[in-house]
Amino acid sequence: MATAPQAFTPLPLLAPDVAEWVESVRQLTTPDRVHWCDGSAAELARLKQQLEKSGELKQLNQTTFPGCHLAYSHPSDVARVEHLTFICTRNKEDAGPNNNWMAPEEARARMRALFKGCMKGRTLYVVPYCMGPIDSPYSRCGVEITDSAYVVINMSIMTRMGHAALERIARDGRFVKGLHSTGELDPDRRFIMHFPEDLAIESYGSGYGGNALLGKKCHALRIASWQARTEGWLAEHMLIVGIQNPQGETRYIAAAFPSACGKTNLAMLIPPESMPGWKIWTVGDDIAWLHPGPDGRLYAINPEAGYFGVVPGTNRATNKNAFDMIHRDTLFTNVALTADNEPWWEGRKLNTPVTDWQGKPYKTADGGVSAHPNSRFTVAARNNPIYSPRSEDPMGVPISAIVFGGRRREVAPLVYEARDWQHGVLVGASVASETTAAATGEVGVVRRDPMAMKPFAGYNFGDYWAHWLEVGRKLEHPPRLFHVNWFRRDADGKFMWPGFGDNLRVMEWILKRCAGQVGARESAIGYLPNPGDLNLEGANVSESAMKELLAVSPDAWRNEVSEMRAYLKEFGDRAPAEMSAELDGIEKRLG
Ligand code: SAT
Ligand code: MN
Repeated sequence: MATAPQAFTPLPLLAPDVAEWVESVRQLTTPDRVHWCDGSAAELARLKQQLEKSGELKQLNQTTFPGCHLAYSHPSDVARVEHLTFICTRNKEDAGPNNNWMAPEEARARMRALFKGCMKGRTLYVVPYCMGPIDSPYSRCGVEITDSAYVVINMSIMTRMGHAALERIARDGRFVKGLHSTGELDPDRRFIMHFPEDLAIESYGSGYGGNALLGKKCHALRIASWQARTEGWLAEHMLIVGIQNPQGETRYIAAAFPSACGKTNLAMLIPPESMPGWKIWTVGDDIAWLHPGPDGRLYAINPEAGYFGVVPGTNRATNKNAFDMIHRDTLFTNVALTADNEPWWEGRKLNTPVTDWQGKPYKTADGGVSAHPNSRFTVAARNNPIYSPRSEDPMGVPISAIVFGGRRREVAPLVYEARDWQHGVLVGASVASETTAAATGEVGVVRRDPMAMKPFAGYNFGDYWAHWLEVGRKLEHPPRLFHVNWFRRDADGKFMWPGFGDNLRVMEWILKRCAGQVGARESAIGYLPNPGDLNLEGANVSESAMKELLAVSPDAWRNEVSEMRAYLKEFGDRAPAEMSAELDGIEKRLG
């Protein structure tokens, strides 16, 4: 067992409940060693050295990428596996048609069989972590038991991990139990099980991202969304960004987009040169925990301490902040390598790859991609040059607007505002998006992804929307709700909106709406910018493209409404009546 730093109580003694659980898992999984992680820099350095020795981590060019490493995952283990992810509630209806369900006893029995003896010859790592600032009343803790040192390193970047978390667990007297083993990495022996009623997660057979870093999607979204419902708050798949205008005022926006649809880019946006004086502050890039505050506003904390971001496409032009940030102390997974031992990915713009994401020789002439489309960087948030100091505020930041969005080549305009909170809940519930490489399965098919939570809501969406309505009723000063779409295409398939830094133009309009500084054009689906109100100075968008980007096609929207009605039907009585009433309203206004 690792020894804790001298001045502290030995870790297992600090939290007897954790020690008891660890002991029962030890008996089941029979590891050779048990290591309690203290989260120290020395521990992290030792783990990295160990993985370098075993060949699981490769040190990258330390002159150009100091502190950076590369890991390759098993080729069959490169993304979340939604078809193997289950919500195991006693009552099937509580998981809802939006989730795969398995009875808890059945799931426990299956997992027991898989975990039995699975850590023989391996080390069992005990990873205590805190989601959110250690001293925030809104933070929640967990312990992940894992046999993967790669997972430990990721968790040490992505969460507040180690001694301080364990101390908080001892104070809180409760924690989420996450048990993980990479098993044999066999896709046929792979399951990600959630037991929200017991605050427990069991994951077997994958070492990748959201399947294995249990603090992230499993805890901070699936389990937390369940907890949030019983406690009156919201756990959402949202970035949180501070936007400072040239007058020096900063307002905060939370935005929900599906995986690999640009959350990190928006959270780290670089204002275009034609918008001098604007400044962006990142609070979070993936998950927001939202609480009604004492002043009637909604407050957000980012439960994470790092970013697990998509690498391909990152360069100086698309996101210089991210590009600079990942040049030091970054763990890359499944990118390609150059002859100079630098990481390489499609869209890096500099240099060329010689080996691909599996370490095999790569020839540019062969055409295929060299980095996996879901290759990732893991990096500490404090590496971010525009990390908001308010990220550490235990009370969070007040949210002025919530923005929903999807990847849609047609139908959804560039931006519109919901009429009120209730209508906004329908707008969020109607989010649809083309699938991406972040999950296994076909890429590019449009599917409903309410609030970008389809893969992450830990309970029935019908109850979830009802809870959203309930939270709105409690807020004296609710944020305004919006919908955006950066991904509209023209007849030739080309993107019509430049995206990236230019998205700030849309954010500016949104903030002006929140401050009551600008009017809007009422349409059947909500409020749209009046011509001339979007700041397009210096933007490369034609007037005709703009017209189309802000058009509402009655036929397309009638179709959208009827699809949404059919979707709501899947949830039967659990879908709140308010949602159908909102659809009636849109239909009536469409005429
Ligand atoms: O693999 S993760 O779930 O962590 C990343 C994502 O899909 O957003
Ligand atoms: Mn995500």
